Amino acid sequence: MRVEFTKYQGLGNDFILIDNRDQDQPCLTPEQAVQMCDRNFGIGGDGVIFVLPATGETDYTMRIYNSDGSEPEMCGNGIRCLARFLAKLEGQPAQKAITYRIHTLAGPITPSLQPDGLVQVDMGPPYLVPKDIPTTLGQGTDPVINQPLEVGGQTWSVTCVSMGNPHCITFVEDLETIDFQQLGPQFEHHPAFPQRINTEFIQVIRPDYLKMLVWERGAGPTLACGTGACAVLVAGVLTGKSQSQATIELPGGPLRIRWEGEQEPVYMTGPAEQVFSGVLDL
Ligand code: ZDP
Repeated sequence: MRVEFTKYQGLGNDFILIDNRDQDQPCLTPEQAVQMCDRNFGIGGDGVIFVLPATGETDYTMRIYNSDGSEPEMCGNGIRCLARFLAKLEGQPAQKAITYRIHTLAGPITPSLQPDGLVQVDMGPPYLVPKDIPTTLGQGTDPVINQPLEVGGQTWSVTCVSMGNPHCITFVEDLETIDFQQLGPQFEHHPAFPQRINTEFIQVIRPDYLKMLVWERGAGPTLACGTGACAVLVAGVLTGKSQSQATIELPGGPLRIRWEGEQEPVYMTGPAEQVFSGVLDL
């Protein structure tokens, strides 16, 4: 089988994009995606993203496999890449402002290409009810804010937010002191998170500037995580540590995030770039 693909990256979070507009199901199996994502035996990527035909009132559908073959509901950096990929597939002129409505497993998400080349995404509102995240932490329908969680022999104060996919956010004094490689997998597989979890450690530099390290569910340490940066800003507002608009600095670069609270959507603005395209014989 010949598979045409295009590689994109958003702040170094890299994806293999596949034009799957002629079929309702992804043309690859999760196992094939794992092989493609392998950085030594494949193309290399943090995930494989498929552009499928519209569902309901949307323009297109996005599906994604993580590099371990699991399927997340949403992908923030990935949907910026997908918007750029769509503009290319449709032959749209560069710098044209275009908004797409994309169906995802986390509901409709709306990326807009800006004339400056960045992509702004209406990520929808966050989910804060513990059973929707899902987590066993907290009580009833109250959001999980600054709750104690035992990991690696230490008690952490964690805040949980879903952007369609689950995130656990921990604010720390100094990111340098965090044994990330050890702690990441222990958070990811902690029994408090039945669907596993994406884990973010945050150092507040200023209320409008936060530094973030992320251990992604199904992908491990990545250079950036868009849904993660959105979840972090929401957690920052809920805990009083950040303003409603802030820059989140990730290892791969900065994202601008804004959330006005309650039922309001989270807005994320950042880059997405094509790296190369090719054909794979499977
Ligand atoms: O929820 C998960 O399993 C994540 N690994 C999905 C990918 C998230 C991503 N890094 C993002 O930018 O939101 C693509």
